Amino acid sequence: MQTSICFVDSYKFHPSRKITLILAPFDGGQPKSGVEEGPQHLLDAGLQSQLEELGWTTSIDEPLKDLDLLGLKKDASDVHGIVKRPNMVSLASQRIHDAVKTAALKNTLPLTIGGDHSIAIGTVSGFFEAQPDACLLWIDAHADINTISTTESGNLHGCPVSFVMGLDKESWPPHFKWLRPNLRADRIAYIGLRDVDKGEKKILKDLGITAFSMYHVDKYGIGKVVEMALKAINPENNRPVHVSYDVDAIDPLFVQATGTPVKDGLTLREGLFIVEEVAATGNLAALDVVETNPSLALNETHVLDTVRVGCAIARCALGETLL
Ligand SMILES: [Mn+2]
Repeated sequence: MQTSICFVDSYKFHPSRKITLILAPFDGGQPKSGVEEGPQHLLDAGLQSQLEELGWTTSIDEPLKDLDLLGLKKDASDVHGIVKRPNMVSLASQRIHDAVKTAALKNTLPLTIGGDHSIAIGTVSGFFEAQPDACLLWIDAHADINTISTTESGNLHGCPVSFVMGLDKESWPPHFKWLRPNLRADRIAYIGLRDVDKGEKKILKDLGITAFSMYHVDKYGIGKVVEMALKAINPENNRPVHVSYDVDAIDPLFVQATGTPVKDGLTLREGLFIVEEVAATGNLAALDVVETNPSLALNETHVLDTVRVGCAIARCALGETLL
């Protein structure tokens, strides 16, 4: 046997195997501090060298470096109706948008490490500007598709999908004028859902969005679910795939240190299988790993477990295989 079968050796859109690691230490899309420490914890756990061992060249971009995030967070006037911190989220996601777009245009694979999921306003819009033909796999316990009119919490990490799709645009806070929605309903599929708000259920139904909840994982098994999800958004198997991976998709048994854990989730193997399978298609072209919050762990073991899962998602997406 050849050693080359130990990892996926074909990335159609990235034959030269270059990654731009985009650090997004951002917590403005939700109320719990600590999620901004996620990127540093994944780096400390050796993420960069793990990716290089898989044959990738990596460079780091820190698009939020020049933003005064602490200052922005303290600004009590940063509200728009019920929506919390629209200015802070807009400023950060615009910078992340630019970083992801730039990375993709220079033929490197943008791997964005969050941070809360509001940063996907930037990652998805930026990637789809560079690759208008792309499709999106959203791995999450939540649909994150609340609009300004349907959100009950006003936390923007529950809304990124509605922004990149341009839903309810007339109600948007004015800060988001820079954002040009570019995600179509037939280019997104969900896996892992189990905590979907009433308004979100209606949106998913009305727009005919492909969504696999834990019910479907139980019914069909994860293999069939991934197959059906990819078939729906990438029927010819020729589109670049962006995976936006919220670690809360995986059961809190394995991922304790995250902001909005929901029980009865994916097993760790199911969670890793999803990205192994996308990697096997050769179409992976962008990845987000978000919502690791080391501060929410009850003990150091929980921190290590969650950070390890974050690194494992990235490795499995980027070519690590069991054999
Ligand atoms: Mn999410």
